[in-house]
Amino acid sequence: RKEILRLFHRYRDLAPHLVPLDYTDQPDVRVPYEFIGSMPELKDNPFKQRIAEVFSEDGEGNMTLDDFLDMFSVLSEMAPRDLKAYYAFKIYDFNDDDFICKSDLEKTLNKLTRNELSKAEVDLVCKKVLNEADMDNNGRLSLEDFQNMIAKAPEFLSTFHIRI
Ligand SMILES: [Ca+2]
Ligand SMILES: [Ca+2]
Repeated sequence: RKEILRLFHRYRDLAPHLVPLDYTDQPDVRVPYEFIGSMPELKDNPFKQRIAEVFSEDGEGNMTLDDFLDMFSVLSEMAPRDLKAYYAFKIYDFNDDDFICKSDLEKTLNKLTRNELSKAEVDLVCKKVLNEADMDNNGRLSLEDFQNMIAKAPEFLSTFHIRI
């Protein structure tokens, strides 16, 4: 409860002109993405926009208080690995088709490595990941494939821990 109150104040401080102190009649408030994405916890994260999109009800990164609380509970270091893996999958699934295909994987690798890999290196890593993780050989990763991959390469979750 103390934690929730603290997060409420973090949320409100992002846009005090928009967020009322009194939530008893559940005001319909969303803090725009520009404020969310510039929080110190997110501003240097290469996935910040995707994270905000995935956790926001409107899909565009503008967050209600509930969205904001959900995001922090999943990203907290205490969240179970399976829950993190589920959301990491959604974050890496850039085109929202419930699979991580080669183009999602390329985008993910480029962001994870901050564009330090050449195109050939990205291709090579994509191939290697698909070889190892695509259990049913359909050229893309389902959530189940992805969970197997996380078991072998936990660094795919590393950008989704933040301290709160
Ligand atoms: Ca996809
Ligand atoms: Ca597959």
